[in-house]
Amino acid sequence: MKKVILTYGTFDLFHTGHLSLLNRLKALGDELVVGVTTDEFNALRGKQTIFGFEDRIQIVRNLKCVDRAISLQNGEQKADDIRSYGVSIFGMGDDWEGRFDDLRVHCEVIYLPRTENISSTQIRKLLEGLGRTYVSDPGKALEPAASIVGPFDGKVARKDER
Ligand code: C2G
Repeated sequence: MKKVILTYGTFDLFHTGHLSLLNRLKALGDELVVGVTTDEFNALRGKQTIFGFEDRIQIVRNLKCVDRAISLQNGEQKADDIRSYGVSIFGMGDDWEGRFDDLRVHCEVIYLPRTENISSTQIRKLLEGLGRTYVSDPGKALEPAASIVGPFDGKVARKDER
């Protein structure tokens, strides 16, 4: 019998942390179903995104590791999704540790380690820094950029140093 994995996420400003999680989940079974939060659901939980639902789900749907992309419209549909898609494993990053344990009555629930040093929030902050608000204060605009490039310090040679 094929093993189906299910996960949910916002997937705004899609990055390698998202990709790594989805690839690791897919490796645990045969088919990966990914639920992407709708804009209405995000509004209800006070989460703002840069990209709207259609853009976010398009990216997820077109990934090699994703077999099916569905919408996550509310917090109540999880048990139905597990049943409808015949899910064996429900998986999330470990920032959600314990938060989906109630689903253990329906299937196995796992939490995988998050990728460090990258997040949509961090990228959003960088974009905000480059926004109009900070045009008058370039020093301030560069603060979030400096925190993001920090880990690469010394690893990127300038053209004339190569
Ligand atoms: N993730 C990760 N490493 C990162 C960032 C995110 O492994 N550096 C994982 C998260 O743990 C999550 C998934 O990628 O499992 C999607 O992350 P988000 O897009 O931030 O989604 P989130 O808002 O956590 O949505 O009802 C549950 C929500 O839909 C979860």
